[in-house]
Amino acid sequence: MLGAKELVDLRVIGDERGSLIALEQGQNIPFDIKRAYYIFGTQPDVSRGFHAHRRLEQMAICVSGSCKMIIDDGETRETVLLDSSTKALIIRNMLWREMHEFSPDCVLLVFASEHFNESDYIRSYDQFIREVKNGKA
Ligand code: T46
Repeated sequence: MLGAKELVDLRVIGDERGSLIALEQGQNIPFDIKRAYYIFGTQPDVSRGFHAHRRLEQMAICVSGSCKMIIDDGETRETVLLDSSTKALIIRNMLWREMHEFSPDCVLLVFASEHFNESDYIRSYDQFIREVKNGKA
């Protein structure tokens, strides 16, 4: 389900001083960015997410540490390990996501295609499945 287009290797610009990655709308970020946020300081054994978005598209990069992201399209469930600041996960709309196993140093940076809008969230898995089925009808 998740192909090369969704888990992207970011180009590292490195020299003797270290590394730099540039993120540019329309280049390696495939949507117009309206918002960015980051998740950090996640407490041990905490999981987050457990929702889908009707319209929102996002790109997530674990710039420090690691976490696991479950992506579920209503038929297939896939687990992606985000453990590198050089990998970006594109999360399209209408995908259920869960985040687990945050390392203590995890900083998850997310770019979003829309402003925050609670009505875009589907926070019930049953409702998500209903909307996936309706979309395919
Ligand atoms: C997602 C995953 C990867 C805001 O006020 N503005 C924001 O931009 C965001 C993202 C959240 N909030 C508020 C809404 C809640 O009261 O912050 C609180 C925590 O949000 P939530 O429980 O949705 O956080 P996660 O970690 O479960 O999910 C977040 C994003 O909300 C979501 O879009 O895809 O990270």
